[in-house]
Amino acid sequence: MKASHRIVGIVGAILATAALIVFTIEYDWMGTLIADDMEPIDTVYRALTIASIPFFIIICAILAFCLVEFRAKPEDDDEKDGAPFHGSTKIEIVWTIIPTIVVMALGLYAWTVLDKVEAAQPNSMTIKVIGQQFAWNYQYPEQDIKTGGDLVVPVNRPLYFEMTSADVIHSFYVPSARVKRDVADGFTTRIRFEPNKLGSYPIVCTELCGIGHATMRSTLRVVTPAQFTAWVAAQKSAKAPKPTGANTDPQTWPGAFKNSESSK
Ligand SMILES: [Cu+2]
Repeated sequence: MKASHRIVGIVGAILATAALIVFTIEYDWMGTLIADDMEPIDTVYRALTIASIPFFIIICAILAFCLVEFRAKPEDDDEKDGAPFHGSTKIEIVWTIIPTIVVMALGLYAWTVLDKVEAAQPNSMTIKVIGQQFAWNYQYPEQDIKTGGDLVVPVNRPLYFEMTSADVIHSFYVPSARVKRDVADGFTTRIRFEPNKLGSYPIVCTELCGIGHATMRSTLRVVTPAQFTAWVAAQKSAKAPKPTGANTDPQTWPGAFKNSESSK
């Protein structure tokens, strides 16, 4: 390979790395962050992105180099095999040790952030989430409400979700709060966050759960405490949206909300 080609290749790889890092960090993948204490999760995403893009570019560059440099030439014999060689212990040690250190460091960093973000908060409001083909239903034990409508919550109050499924596996994802967790029949899974910004935000199922999966959406509405009190009163009236589906009372399902902290 000519020296000039090598320089062009190296400069191209550096520019591609920089461009990809800027694009992936600047692009708004998950929407406005509504929970201030979730900011460290965005920092984890940025760190993972910055750490992984150079590896991606290095692997693509090596692949492209090999395809060009070692391609079969027109004068080559079709039946010819490549030159026989044995692996390189030095390279194998390097490509085992470096990724091991990088993955362990990132894993440890992400674990400490998650541990802090998921810590139990005093005065949190419990909401039970029930996923079923193809809707989300919510129960508010404190307010004695069951609804198949929007997930309405007061601003600046820590929320504690206990989640389960009435049928297949679903996944409860609130992009703006940076939380996503599977829900499964017979299990209780949990998430916590505290919304700090008023507004409406999408909730999506992110586990392919059947023919209506794409329609399994809901809306998180973060409202003022006064609006929340008014909403609670309205829910107790007969006109409020009722839970949908065949059996929307998880207390009657065998196994649902077992090991539930709030039912202890
Ligand atoms: Cu689903």
